[in-house]
Amino acid sequence: MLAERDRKLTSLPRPASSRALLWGGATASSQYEGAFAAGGKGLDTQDVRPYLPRTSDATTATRLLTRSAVERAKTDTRGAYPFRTASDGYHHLEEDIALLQELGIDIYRFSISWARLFPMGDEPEPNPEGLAYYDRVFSAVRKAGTKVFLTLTHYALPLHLVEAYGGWTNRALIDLYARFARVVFERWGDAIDYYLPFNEINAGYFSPWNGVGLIKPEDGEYNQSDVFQSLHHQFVASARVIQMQREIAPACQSGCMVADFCYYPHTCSPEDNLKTVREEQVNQWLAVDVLARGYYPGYVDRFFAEHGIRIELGEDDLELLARYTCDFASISYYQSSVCSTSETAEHTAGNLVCTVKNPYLQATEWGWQIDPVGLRTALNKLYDRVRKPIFISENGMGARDVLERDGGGKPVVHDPYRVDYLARHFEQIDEAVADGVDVIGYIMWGVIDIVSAGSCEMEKRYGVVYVDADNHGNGSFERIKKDSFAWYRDFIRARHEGTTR
Ligand code: BGP
Repeated sequence: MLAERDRKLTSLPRPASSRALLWGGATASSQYEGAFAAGGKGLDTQDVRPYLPRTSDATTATRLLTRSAVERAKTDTRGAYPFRTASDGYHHLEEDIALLQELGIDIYRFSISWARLFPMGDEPEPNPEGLAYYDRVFSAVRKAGTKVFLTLTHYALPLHLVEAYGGWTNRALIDLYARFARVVFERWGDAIDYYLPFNEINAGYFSPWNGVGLIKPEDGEYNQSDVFQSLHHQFVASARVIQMQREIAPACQSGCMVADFCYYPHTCSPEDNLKTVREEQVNQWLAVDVLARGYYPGYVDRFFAEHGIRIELGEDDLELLARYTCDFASISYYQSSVCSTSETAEHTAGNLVCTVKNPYLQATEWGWQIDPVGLRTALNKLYDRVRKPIFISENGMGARDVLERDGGGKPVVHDPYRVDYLARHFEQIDEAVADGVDVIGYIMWGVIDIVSAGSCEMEKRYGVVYVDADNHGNGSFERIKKDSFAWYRDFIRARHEGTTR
């Protein structure tokens, strides 16, 4: 017989963690569509990023562009610009949606190319060819019976808004973005189930070119006030879009999204732990606190003061942020990270930021430390913080998959490492749900091979569908189902049938 106190505990309202999770897959316009100049599309920040063979600073050079790099790209006819062809999704639309339908996903995450709808970003009216293309996309996804998780904009700002306005440092972008979002919700709002105003909005801090459209100064360092002013404008734009969406398409669920780094302290020293708390606050929680809780937390004041950062607030900004917080929170999760006060700790790469090596973990070829338990930890910590439903909007394993021929000459891709990665992460999602975390669903990043955002490589593959293209845009762009396709398809089917695996 439960004691009175225990009985009370068990009668507490439980989050909807018993909901059936949605299982999905994701692409992003600039990393998937290609056709960078077709259908009236304008140049965007991703079209001018070159592929550079991986050396220590190659990723930086192709992730943070200087003005000279942009100018060079605009006239360069010899270099490789992977985002210009990407997976050629623009010309494989119906074929790819049919593959996703065969895969059996519940929900498809994709983004809209701002420069396809507004080639310069500031036209009064949208580009009719861009509207027609996304009419086809929404129609094909709806016909497949797949839900839509839309990323309004995913690292692809019209280049004109960088060159003529200075990117997101310019407050005018809030209205231009609202104009773009209004077209989306008025035309396709009833077809959108979940959406994000911005992909990984904290990326603007680590990758100002991708995140907030800031040109890297030739002398090397970004002005941090420009970076956080830009982020503030995106926070306000996010709240403005949620306000508008609730008037135009009230059934849509609005979200915020951060890259989740899942920080561990390098040692149990108080200093390593304090550094971990403070890095996590600014690198990860700041955007969550503003967008999901509706206010700038106290730690920002000290961080801004210590770094000489000053931002201008509009008269109604804080009230808008407080009133229009998102319905759910979401994360990209690839690996966990280690925080250390040691100056000599060995580092490795990760999504957006480098991190101290963790001796307990294996890493991918790109150095990202594989940590399924970290996903459970990340979900618990985020849910404890926001107490809102959580979407895992990106997760997956980037690998150099090899296209082979089987005995009968049929193209095959054996990717047991990806099956292992997925299976172990799915186990931890179940653990997080059992912990009481209200998880809405899981979306596999790059479900069809796409160009990597960090290093501009087609050959860093995430998909369960292989795309025959290389880092230079060469290839047949034929789609080939990898071994992991059948595994994920059967996993989803078993979940739908309620037979856990
Ligand atoms: C996230 C982006 C995705 C995707 C992912 C994997 O930051 O939201 O677009 O690119 O990282 O990173 P990468 O492509 O560098 O392997």
